[in-house]
Amino acid sequence: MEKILPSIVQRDPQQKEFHQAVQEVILTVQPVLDRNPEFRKQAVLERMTEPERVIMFRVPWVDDQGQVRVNRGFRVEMNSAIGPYKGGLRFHPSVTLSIIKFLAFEQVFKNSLTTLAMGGGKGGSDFNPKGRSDGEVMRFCQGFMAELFRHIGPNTDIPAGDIGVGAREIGYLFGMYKKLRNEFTGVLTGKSLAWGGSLIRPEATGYGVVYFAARMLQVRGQTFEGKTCLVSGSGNVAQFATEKILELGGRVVTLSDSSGYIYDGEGIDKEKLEFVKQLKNFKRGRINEYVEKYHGAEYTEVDPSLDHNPLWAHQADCAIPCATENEINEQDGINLIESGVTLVSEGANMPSTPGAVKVFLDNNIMYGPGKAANAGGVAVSGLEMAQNSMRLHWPREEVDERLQQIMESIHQTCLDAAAEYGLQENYLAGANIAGFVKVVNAMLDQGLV
Ligand code: NDP
Ligand code: 2IT
Repeated sequence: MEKILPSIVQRDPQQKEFHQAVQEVILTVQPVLDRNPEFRKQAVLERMTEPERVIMFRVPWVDDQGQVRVNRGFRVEMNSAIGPYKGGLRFHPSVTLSIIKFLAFEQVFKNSLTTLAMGGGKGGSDFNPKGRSDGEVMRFCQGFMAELFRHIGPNTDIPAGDIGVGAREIGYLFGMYKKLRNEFTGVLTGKSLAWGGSLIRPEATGYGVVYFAARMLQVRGQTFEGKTCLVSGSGNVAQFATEKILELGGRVVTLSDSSGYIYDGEGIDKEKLEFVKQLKNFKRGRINEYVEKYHGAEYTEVDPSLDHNPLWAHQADCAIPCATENEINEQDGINLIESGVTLVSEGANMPSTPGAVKVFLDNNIMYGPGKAANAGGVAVSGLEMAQNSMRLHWPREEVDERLQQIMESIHQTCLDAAAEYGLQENYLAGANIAGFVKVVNAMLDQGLV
């Protein structure tokens, strides 16, 4: 192990999620460093683990009662070796600098894999949109953009959505940017269709994670037809992953939110999924309301003091985590294997702990790490940027076709990079190695900047 991790830990001892993301990469790129002594001499790991820029700021806003509130805003501009900083914004009370740094770090590798020219960044706030009125969300977004606008731009840094940031928030953020700059430009992605958005962007992460999984299945001569899937989350990524699984003939039996999960043994069909979309996207309700409508399903509240999440203990063939980081721990990993799961494709960022990942690799299951499997979202963000630059719109079929090609290419790139180092079908090693090599070469070309 390089000496670099202890020094990162010593510098920022409280940034546990960031350490976790870095450690995984350091471990998997050792053979690349051994083969390329220049990389160590040029201290590429030391440079890649230090953000190019960190912006932290105060966001004051006024709630509906007239009370002044203060939140903290972040934008971590991690690496711009292969393109402008690109990555989402997360609004969630759990957001810290560590969370944003881990997400920005992962984004660098993910964006590198997409085949498009995008560097990596991530931002957000500890603002909690849950239970807030549209007016409160608007005022918060305006306050957030009142500082962020001076750091971003269509050729500098292009934010998008993530947890807690969807079409509504992107609209308010864009409106404020436009007002402050007096400029109508593609500075954000995930915009609404009528003002610069791309078809398929809302679907892209969820569809992409299933396209990636379908490729992994294909390598082993299988398809989604008749497969039972455990999906977690019930937001953007979970909804469209479910939609695509159904289209490909699979069955989805679970969905969740941060309070608990539903199990529907009859399967969540198209009509039930439509109910979930309405519930989550417009009524902003909770997933337990599903069982009030569909009596065949059961709701289980998740007890955070338990050593496992019972969602991952149901009999199934595939698991598609689409909620948040570290939602599958080692015990959950063991439970998944014992329940018959042979494929894990990560819609969320870093949803599996290192212990869980070890279980997957030791059991030789098909394991698609988030930075490869969920890259479809940012890939279509890249396509949105391309359409904005050309001032035209591609039809749905064209964007979907390009998304499928990109996911296929990422899948193949991971396989090839892993095979080059004798690690057949290890998508984790493949993703880290391929993402790393491209960025490092660009950094070396550009000198010490
Ligand atoms: P949404 O806000 O649309 O949905 C998030 C879902 O995850 C909700 O069901 C939410 O439940 C649940 N969730 C959030 N935090 C927690 C938590 N701490 N514990 C348990 N459940 C939680 O976000 P997205 O669907 O966009 O994002 C989901 C994951 O996918 C994240 O890891 C994100 O980083 C990743 N991702 C998103 C992309 C995108 O394009 N949107 C692209 C690539 C990755 P609740 O309603 O209770 O909060
Ligand atoms: O984690 C991610 O890749 C995202 N939240 C999407 C980023 C983007 O710029 O579309």
